[in-house]
Amino acid sequence: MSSRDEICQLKGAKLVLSICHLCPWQCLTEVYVRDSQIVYVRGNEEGPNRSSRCVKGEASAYFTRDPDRLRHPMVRTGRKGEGKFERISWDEALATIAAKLMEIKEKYGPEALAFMWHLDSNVMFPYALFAQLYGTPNCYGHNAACLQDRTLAAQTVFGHLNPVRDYENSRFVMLLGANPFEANQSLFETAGLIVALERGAKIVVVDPVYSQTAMKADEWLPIRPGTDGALALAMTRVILDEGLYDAEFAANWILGLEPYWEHLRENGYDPKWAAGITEIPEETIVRLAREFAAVKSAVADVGKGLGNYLGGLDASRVVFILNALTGSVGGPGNLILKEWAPLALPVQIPEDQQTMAERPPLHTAMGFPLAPDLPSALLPRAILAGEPYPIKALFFHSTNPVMSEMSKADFTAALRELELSVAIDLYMSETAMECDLVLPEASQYERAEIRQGLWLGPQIILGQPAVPPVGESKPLYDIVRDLARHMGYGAWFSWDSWEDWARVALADAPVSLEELRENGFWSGEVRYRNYEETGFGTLSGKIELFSSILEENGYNPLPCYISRDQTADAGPYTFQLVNSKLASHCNVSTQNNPYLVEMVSENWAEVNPADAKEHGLKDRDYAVLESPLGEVRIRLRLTERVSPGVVAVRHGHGFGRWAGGRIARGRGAHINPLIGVHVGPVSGANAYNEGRVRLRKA
Ligand SMILES: Nc1nc2c(c(=O)[nH]1)N[C@H]1C(S)=C(S)[C@@H](COP(=O)(O)OP(=O)(O)OC[C@H]3O[C@@H](n4cnc5c(=O)[nH]c(N)nc54)[C@H](O)[C@@H]3O)O[C@H]1N2
Ligand SMILES: Nc1nc2c(c(=O)[nH]1)N[C@H]1C(S)=C(S)[C@@H](COP(=O)(O)OP(=O)(O)OC[C@H]3O[C@@H](n4cnc5c(=O)[nH]c(N)nc54)[C@H](O)[C@@H]3O)O[C@H]1N2
Ligand code: SF4
Ligand SMILES: [Mo]
Repeated sequence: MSSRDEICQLKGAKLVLSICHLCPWQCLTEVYVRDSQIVYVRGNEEGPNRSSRCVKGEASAYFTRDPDRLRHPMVRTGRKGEGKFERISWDEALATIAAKLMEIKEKYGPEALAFMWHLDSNVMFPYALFAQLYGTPNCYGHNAACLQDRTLAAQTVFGHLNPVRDYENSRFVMLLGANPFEANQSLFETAGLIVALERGAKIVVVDPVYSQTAMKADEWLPIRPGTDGALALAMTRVILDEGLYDAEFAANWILGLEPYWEHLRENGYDPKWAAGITEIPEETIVRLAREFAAVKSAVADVGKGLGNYLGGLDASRVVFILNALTGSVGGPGNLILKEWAPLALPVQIPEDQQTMAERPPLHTAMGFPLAPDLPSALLPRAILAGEPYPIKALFFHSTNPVMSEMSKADFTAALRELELSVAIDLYMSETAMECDLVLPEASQYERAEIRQGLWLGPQIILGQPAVPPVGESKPLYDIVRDLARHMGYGAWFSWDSWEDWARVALADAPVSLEELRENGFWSGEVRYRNYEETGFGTLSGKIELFSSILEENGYNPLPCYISRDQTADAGPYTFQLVNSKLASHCNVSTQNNPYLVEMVSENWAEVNPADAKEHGLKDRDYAVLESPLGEVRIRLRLTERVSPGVVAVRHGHGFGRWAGGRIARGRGAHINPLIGVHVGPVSGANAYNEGRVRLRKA
């Protein structure tokens, strides 16, 4: 008997193959259901993450029975932001939204609507309705708040937005500002890293904080915050000066090696210079560069620890260049230029029936033509100023920018200026509290999804509804279908059940819906070094050390180090406020989950004991973190894990009045209002770690 059958027998349950979507990494999941209740979940044992689960995934079933979930559409009855809502029918809610949208289009043009989402493939449905039929070019994700510097760096260097890491086959892994044993991304990567460790791969972690990944590494390099670009530039200098790069690969596949090398020499980017900036000894930098170049399958990658600074784009580019110099990009153990599966749009609007926007998309109009996604931190000011053009209606799906963005004040002020604001969420989030209408969505195990898988090769993954939706909540595709009917576009959204659109999405796929239901996923071949057939996706078809697309758009084509001294005029705010993720929570989504709260109930500030002593602070004291923008009260943990001069806080807690979440409300500290709006000048990425604070006793 298979272990799946055993679980079914033991639990008296039936198995539904689905995906966990509690964080963006969408792990394949076995959901065991008895009497319309989920009784057990685990990783799909046939899938790439081999039954493994993170703790959030373990607790994920709670979302299907949380009594604090939104159950009905709600309409605002009080003043904007006052938080007074009452129940309304779906029909009334959608009719109100449709009428308002048509009025806004008439008055200001379709571009006055922007749709923002976080992590859902079902955004293809609002895309068809809002972008293709209504005609706004402004359908955006939340990438600027997330990994936008990595995305744009990969795009400019490799011509690929999301190279995936083949840790399992690597013998040398260098992680800069990434913490996969806590901020786990696709679990197959974490599992791969464990296999690499077991096989004796060397792991080097660069992080100002002794993270759980650093704890398992062979070497931890506590770097001065925001200076990784200098380290990476110096490492490439050693590899070039000592002739340790792969000359044949460079001759065939690299554009701009000579100008890049010359640029390093001209600017004095060398290990001695970098040691003075990073506080990593010169000998260590030289040794690491030599070790890295000596291992064919060595891989270096970045996380938010780089992107959270204003210089994050160039720093990330140089880390990718490091990989390029060894000639191992696209090969086993390195960064894989992932290929995508042939998934079609589930709703197909012929081109001649689409409405073409007259104005450019916001990111271009705002002066960030290369930003892969909207520079969302600047959106509120654009709304308030009416520049570059009026934005009058916002939809939020699975995103809570009032909590997640750097400026709560900006977002609330902007939301109050709008003519229409709609939040589609599981809870009455902080952003929902500011909106005119709030629509309840069915959660991950209550809806269907067909997505691209995120592991090495092309994959298609299926999320099947395992239990009925809570209350009157609906999947996004049905919300959009019903709204489209009110807007006069109903003919395009004509399915009765999700299987109808699923078959359209799978029309060109090498797998049928029936097969997907049986296995949960389809996985194609991983083609190492696929660039040999297709070239790289850059303008030149090569890896670009000298970026043509940056040059074409008037930016510096060569990566530079942005001095911290220019970016941080801190005055009395001498501590660098460093953000990171908690292993047992995901962003601002999980703080109402009692299992996860049992493990970690609030966030805290980590401070070096020497700094604490100077300020008369003791372990577990409450302290006040103060910036020029405000202050918060937070519990302290004194630890040598953080360098002096750094205050490290995990993101996600500190809800003042999170209406839907009785457990979440009031726990921990929300530090975002202290940070200020800092946005990468080319990528538009949020630089969450540019905040400076001072500390005092509470
Ligand atoms: N458990 C859990 N997993 C998650 C998430 C979650 O909330 N919880 N969120 C998911 C999301 S949306 C994302 S984008 C990813 C993010 O994944 P990561 O980027 O890996 O996560 P972070 O914790 O933001 O940052 C990584 C590390 O950067 C370090 N750091 C800070 N400043 C610097 C610096 O100047 N230089 C260097 N080298 N390091 C620095 C931090 O101390 C931290 O350890 O995680 C995903 N996975
Ligand atoms: N200070 C600081 N701020 C940060 C970060 C940091 O490290 N430090 N990290 C940043 C990063 S990497 C990211 S990705 C962003 C994330 O920020 P957001 O884009 O706001 O995303 P989340 O925090 O994951 O969740 C937001 C909302 O989605 C809702 N939700 C969850 N599941 C569903 C669903 O199935 N359907 C619907 N409709 N709603 C759902 C939740 O209730 C919540 O209100 O935050 C960023 N903000
Ligand atoms: S990493 Fe964890 S929370 Fe994220 S999708 Fe996978 S199991 Fe779910
Ligand atoms: Mo993220």
